[in-house]
Amino acid sequence: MATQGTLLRGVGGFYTALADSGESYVLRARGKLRRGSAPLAGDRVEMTPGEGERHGWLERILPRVSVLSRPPVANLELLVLVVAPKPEPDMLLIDRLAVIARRAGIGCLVCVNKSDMDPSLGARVSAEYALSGMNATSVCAFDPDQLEGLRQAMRGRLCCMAGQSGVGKSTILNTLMGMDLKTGVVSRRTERGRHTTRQAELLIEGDLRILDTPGFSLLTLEGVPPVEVRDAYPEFEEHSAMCRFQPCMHDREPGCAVTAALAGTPVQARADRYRLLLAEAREAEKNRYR
Ligand SMILES: Nc1nc2c(ncn2[C@@H]2O[C@H](COP(=O)(O)OP(=O)(O)O)[C@@H](O)[C@H]2O)c(=O)[nH]1
Ligand SMILES: [Mg+2]
Ligand SMILES: [Zn+2]
Repeated sequence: MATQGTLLRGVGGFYTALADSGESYVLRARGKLRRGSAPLAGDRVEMTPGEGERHGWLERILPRVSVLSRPPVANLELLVLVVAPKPEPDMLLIDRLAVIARRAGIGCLVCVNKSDMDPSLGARVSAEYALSGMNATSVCAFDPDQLEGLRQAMRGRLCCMAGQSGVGKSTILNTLMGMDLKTGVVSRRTERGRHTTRQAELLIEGDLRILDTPGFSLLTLEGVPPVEVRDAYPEFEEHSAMCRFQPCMHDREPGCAVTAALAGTPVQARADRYRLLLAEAREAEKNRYR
């Protein structure tokens, strides 16, 4: 039987794969693979391990459950959207990422970090996202006990952390991974330090699989049809049948039941940002056909 495993990273045509047996191998892709979609971090693969110092071969990419092109990752199941009191929260970025993830079939949760600095932000964000279908959790990255809920949500799923620079993604990652260092995989952190080319890399410790990639802040709504932006908001569903115009984009249409129902509630902030994202998607669509 072919050896199966997960691609951790690819650099300069060489791929590092972790076989399900726990061994890691350096591989090159067979020529036939180069004609298809490029192998991505997170890909489940079949390989022929090399012997001794010789590299092995990446034979086949197994079917993917999700795929993103920017950042280039496969099989992502959960995107952890991190915000903090400092830097000033960019909730528009969080919502944009949530739209893209939802469309790609990737689950999301909001993690409000640095609870030690401002304990009230967590509650505010929870209220805003109450009807979003996303859970919100408040943590302090230095306290492993506070990360336990997050850890439970992440275990067994291929996860990635996204959010502004400085919100504490690396700190959370280190605390989470540190919990598992008992199992002895200590070398990984030093190894990471050497890779200054910041491209996607999959970190695995115990039942945590976390993809470390800086690429998420670059995501745009280019190529996302405006209707799909709208459909990424579960908070609209309950009221949309009552809108005067059908279908309604819940933008500035008169008689929009969604706008009326959400006005003055904690969810209004998310609806307001939705209109900005809708404008972004419409603008991208216009530029596309010019
Ligand atoms: N007070 C406080 N500072 C934190 C917390 N988490 C991270 N930081 C600090 O925030 C800064 C940025 O963290 P980092 O993990 O590098 O953020 P990243 O850019 O998202 O990876 C660092 O100085 C961390 O020590 C936290 O929960 N509380
Ligand atoms: Mg970082
Ligand atoms: Zn409407």
